[in-house]
Amino acid sequence: MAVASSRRGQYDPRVTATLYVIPASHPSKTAELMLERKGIPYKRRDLVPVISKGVLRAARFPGVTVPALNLDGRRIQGSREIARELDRIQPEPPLFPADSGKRAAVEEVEAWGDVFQQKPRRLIWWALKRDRAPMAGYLQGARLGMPVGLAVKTGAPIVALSARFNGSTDENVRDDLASLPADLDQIDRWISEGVIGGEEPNAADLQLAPSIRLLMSFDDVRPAIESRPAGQLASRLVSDFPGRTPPVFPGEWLAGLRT
Ligand SMILES: N[C@@H](CCC(=O)N[C@@H](CS)C(=O)NCC(=O)O)C(=O)O
Repeated sequence: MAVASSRRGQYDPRVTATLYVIPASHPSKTAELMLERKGIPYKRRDLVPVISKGVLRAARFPGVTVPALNLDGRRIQGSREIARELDRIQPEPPLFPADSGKRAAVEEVEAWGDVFQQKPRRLIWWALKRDRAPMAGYLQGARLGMPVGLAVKTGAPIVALSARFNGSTDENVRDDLASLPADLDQIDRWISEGVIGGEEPNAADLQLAPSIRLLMSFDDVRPAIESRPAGQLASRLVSDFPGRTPPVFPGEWLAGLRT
C-alpha cells in the first residue's frame, strides 16, 4: 500500500483519494478546492442527501456528513480535519501560516466559518421545501446514478427530511437573514485586516468562500453581497458553483439586507 506522504512531506502520487460529497454542498466545495490547490488528484463520489448518511456508514467513516475523504483506506471527515491532513501529507502550498500568531487568527476565522456554514444550509433547504424546481440547477453536473429530472421529481421526502434535520424553520431562517449583514461586515473586516483575502488562499478563505457563494445563489441575497469584499472574495475563489434560487423569502425578512 502506498503511504500518504514520503519523508520529504511530498504527496505520494500512488495514493488514491476518494472524496465523498453532496452536490452543491459548500463544505464539500471547500474540500475540493483544497485538494485542487494541493494538486492532489481525486475521485469524486456524489451522494444524495440523507441517503448519504447510510453510504458513509457503509464506507466506515466515523460520522455521517460530507466532505469525507478516503486516502488509501484512511478516513478523514470534516472540512477542517481534511485541511489539516492535506497540509500534513502535502505541505505546499500551505493552508495555514507558519507563524503561530497568524495561524491562530486563521484557525479562529475557519472555526467561525464552520458555524456560519449552517446559515446557507438552513436557507437552501427552507427554499427547496417551498419550490423544488431550482434543485435542478444545484444538481448540474452531479452524478447521482439517476437523471437530474427524476431526482427533482422524487426529491420531496429528501428535502423535507433535510429541512427538518437542519432546523430550517421560519423562525431560524428569518433570524439567519437578519444576522447576515453583521456576518458580512465581520468577514469584510477580516479581509481588511489581512487574515483572509490574501493572494494565496488559506484554510479560512476556503472555508468561508463556498458558504458565501451558496448565499449568492439566492436572488434575494446576492445584491447585498456581490459588490462587497466578501462577495468579491467568494467570486474569485469559487468560480464555478451551481444553482440559483429565484426570489423566495418574505420581503420583511430581507429588510436588513436592503439597507
Ligand atoms: N461542518 C462540517 C459538517 C458538514 C455538513 O454538515 N455537511 C452536510 C452537507 S453541506 C451533510 O453532510 N449533511 C448530511 C445530509 O444532508 O444528509 C464540515 O465542514 O465538514
